Amino acid sequence: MQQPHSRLLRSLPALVALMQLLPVQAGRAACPTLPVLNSSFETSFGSTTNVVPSWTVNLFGSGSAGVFNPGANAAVRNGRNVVYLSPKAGTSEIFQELTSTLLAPGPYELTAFIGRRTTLAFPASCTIELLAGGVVKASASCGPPAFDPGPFDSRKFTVDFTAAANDVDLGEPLQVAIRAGDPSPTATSQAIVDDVWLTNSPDGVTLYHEIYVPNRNFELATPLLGNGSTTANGVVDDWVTSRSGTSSLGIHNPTTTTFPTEAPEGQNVLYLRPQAGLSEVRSPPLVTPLMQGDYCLSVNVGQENAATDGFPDTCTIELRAGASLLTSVDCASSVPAKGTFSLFTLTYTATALSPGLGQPIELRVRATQAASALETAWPDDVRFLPEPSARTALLLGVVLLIGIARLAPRVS
Ligand SMILES: [Ca+2]
Ligand SMILES: [Ca+2]
Ligand SMILES: [Ca+2]
Repeated sequence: MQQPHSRLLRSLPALVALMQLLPVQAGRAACPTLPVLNSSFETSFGSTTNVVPSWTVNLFGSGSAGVFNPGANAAVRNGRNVVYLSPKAGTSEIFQELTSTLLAPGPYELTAFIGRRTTLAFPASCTIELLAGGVVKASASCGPPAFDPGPFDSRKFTVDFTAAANDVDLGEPLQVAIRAGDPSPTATSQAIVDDVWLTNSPDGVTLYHEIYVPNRNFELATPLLGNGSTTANGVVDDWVTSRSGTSSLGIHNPTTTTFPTEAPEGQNVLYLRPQAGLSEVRSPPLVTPLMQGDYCLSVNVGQENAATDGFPDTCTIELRAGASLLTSVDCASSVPAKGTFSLFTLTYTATALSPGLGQPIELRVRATQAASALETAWPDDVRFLPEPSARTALLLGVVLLIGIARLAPRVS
């Protein structure tokens, strides 16, 4: 008599193949990234001493720390600004307590980009820490490094942590600390920090990584934008733009008149003002080609606080690979309240049958307006990373079944 386990094992290859072909799912789940305020240090206009907005600067010894704007031609990881840590006879640290709390199992991944100045030594030590309620849960050394990316270019350092079900710090607020140390009282060493991310794992198993999108927060603008200033029509650094009709688009540094809380990230936002036509930005083809798996794209989009000027007919966020449109969301279907931003998220699962598999991924944000009006969409803070899906969980279940079937005793 045929055993249930052997029937299951025989049908597994067909089952796995079937699940690889399941239709693509698009949804509105949040991407697995936890908010770190002023994560790219773009809130400051120019350099600061011992002040980093949204962060606490902790100095032990006679060192310093602050925001640094190295100006044009510097290979800053993201935007215009970095943080410098200059320890002297002690340590210099930036610290932030997040609104998120420690949950089991997580897992969590904290990443930061650390660089060194070509003109200055690197401190004797450099540490990235993930804490919960003041207790260090995991840490990693970020130097002194064998690397020399300088002058402001940087490399990614990672801290991973998975909480046990009985971790005594569950429910405590998550905290991030990045610290450099130098015992010398005459030290002139410096560590450079940029682009801090904390991601978690909605399926409790897999960690998901940011996919790099150049100028994803529109902080790079040529020329540098003062409050209320705008780039020339059609100029968005690192993005390809197109317009039709009498449309305009560019990067803008909003004042409190346009948005009471100004930009949702850094100082600048994108603006798309289609007039009897289209305003569109396209990312350059991303380094990562489309592979089987799960993707999550989120963009903050705002409507200005103006009595007459509203939102365009359409404002579409698109995920593409090669010539194929994979999925999109129209922000005009849920227009943000005047003077505010709303987060729009789209998810996509690439299967063996997905169009554009192996082709370069491209992101687009485009707005259209039939009338020649001043309706405008204001996007900012593009975040793009893989995300798990129900299909992934089902496949994990199949793998588990295979394991159970193989472990089960044979009955002859
Ligand atoms: Ca930055
Ligand atoms: Ca921004
Ligand atoms: Ca502003």
